[in-house]
Amino acid sequence: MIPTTTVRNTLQIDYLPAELAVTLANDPSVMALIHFTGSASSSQAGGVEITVGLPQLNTQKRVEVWRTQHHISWHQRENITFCTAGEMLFGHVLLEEGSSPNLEHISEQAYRSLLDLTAQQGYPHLIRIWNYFPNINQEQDQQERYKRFCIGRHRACAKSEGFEKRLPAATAIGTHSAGFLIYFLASKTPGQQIENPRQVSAFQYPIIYSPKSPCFSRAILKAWHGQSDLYISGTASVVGHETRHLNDGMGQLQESLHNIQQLLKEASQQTGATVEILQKRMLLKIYLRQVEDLAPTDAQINSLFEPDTPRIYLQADICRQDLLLEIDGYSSFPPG
Ligand code: 3EB
Repeated sequence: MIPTTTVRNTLQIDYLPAELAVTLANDPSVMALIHFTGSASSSQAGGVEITVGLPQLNTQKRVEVWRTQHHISWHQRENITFCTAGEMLFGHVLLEEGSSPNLEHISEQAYRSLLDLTAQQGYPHLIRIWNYFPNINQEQDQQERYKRFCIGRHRACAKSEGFEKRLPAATAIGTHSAGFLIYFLASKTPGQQIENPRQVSAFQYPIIYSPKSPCFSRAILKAWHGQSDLYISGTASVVGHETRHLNDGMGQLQESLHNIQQLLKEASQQTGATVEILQKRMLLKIYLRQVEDLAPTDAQINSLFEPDTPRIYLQADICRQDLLLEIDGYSSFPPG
């Protein structure tokens, strides 16, 4: 039932039918089992299972499963639950915001503790990180919460010199349920930063988007033993630093896919793999602000990617008010 024979040595990420979740939760090869369900009143986490409070729009519900053939050892340090397996450390932090939240402070603390932890454990290179919290577009003390998050994250990341060259690929998305949730992959050895020539690097954005720039790379390429992985950040309809195609979901989709295509080209130039190979092995996570964009988005993705490309659709708030959608990508391919 569960395709265990296909589990890669280092890391195998799949979007599997949600019915398998109970079995997977007890499978010793599973490092992370991520549920996406808007029925959760708050995001949840503990041990191998993480629940992100975002409604899943797929008709056949899926769970995201991270598996490895390495031995997994589990740990808890203060707020961080994590496991190590070979060259990888996977961890998550879930914080309550309380009645008078200070998101700047919460973000800074969360990032400081995960940066400290990964360094102490000997996995100092952040590869990929997901950030989920509610009311991302709402103002809190005259500042949008996404910007407050960026300020706190920047305070923690900018502590080390040359940090712009060591930023992970990232996603920052608004949920409709309580809890500030981060999960991440770190490694003993560095990945390779990929930026998009069509876009200003996020860490160099002008201050209109945030008083302190968003600390992430457009993509990270990582060579593990026996496989190479491309982790593509949440990618939206941004050209230069500006949002394109205002109020036009399908226009934004085209532009986002163009940006992903460009990242695949950049990554392809750094590896032996062709754009076609990278694209053929993609997993996509698609965040839609408007449910009505689901059918046309899915049709468009079917026409550009392999029809069996695994994908999860989530209803979510995107970090800029004017962005209607955003797409995460992951591709794993044989090393060159
Ligand atoms: C953009 O291109 C869209 O702040 O971590 C995408 C991915 C975006 C990650 C983040 C923000 C973040 O600027 C927004």
